[in-house]
Amino acid sequence: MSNPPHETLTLYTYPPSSYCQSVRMMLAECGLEARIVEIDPFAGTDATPHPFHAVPVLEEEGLQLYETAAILRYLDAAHADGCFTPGDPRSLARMAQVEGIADSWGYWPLVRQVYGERIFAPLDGKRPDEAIIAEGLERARRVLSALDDIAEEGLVLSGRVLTLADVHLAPMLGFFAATAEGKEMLAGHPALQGWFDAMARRQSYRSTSPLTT
Ligand SMILES: N[C@@H](CCC(=O)N[C@@H](CS)C(=O)NCC(=O)O)C(=O)O
Repeated sequence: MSNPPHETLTLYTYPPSSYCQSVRMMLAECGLEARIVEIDPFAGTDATPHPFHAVPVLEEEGLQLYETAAILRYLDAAHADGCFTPGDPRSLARMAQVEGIADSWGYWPLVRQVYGERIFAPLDGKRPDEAIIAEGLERARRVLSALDDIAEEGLVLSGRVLTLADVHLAPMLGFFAATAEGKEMLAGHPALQGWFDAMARRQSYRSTSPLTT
């Protein structure tokens, strides 16, 4: 896309955050740049304007937005002519469904339980809690199975036509697949694996991923 850089955008972000990667990936897909304000939402300060002390938060000309799904919709509608939102009702509903699955069922086990304990905790000088990882993997299995069915159907998560569902979900799956257990579980879901491989090849994903593996 050929939009000029938008210096009107400000993004409050925490680099090791899958949700923040989703927004940064969307900015990259739209060819947009934002002023970046890095904050640690776990530091216990009030540095973020988010009422629940989280990130991401996007600001543009008096508009302040939080909730990743809302931010992605805004960027798409305001800066990309809605080209990441499918026109047909079935694909549109599937897109919303994937975003709901990611938020309600995916983020906690994939990112906070499995990635958080297996990779983030040791980086923070802590021992991984194997019970939390086991519980996360158990819950993740259902999530991956549901998403694999959706990828196989192909209305969204096709790996060909990018929608907001792809941008919302890809970073979460990337964090999960950065663990050995997550990588193995993803490999057992061929349609989802194929979709994720296509996402991981995109410049917008690679240039925004905080993962070193
Ligand atoms: N529902 C929010 C979730 C955002 C979220 O969980 N952000 C994490 C970082 S990935 C956070 O800031 N957590 C702070 C906390 O849990 O205290 C969204 O869609 O943006």
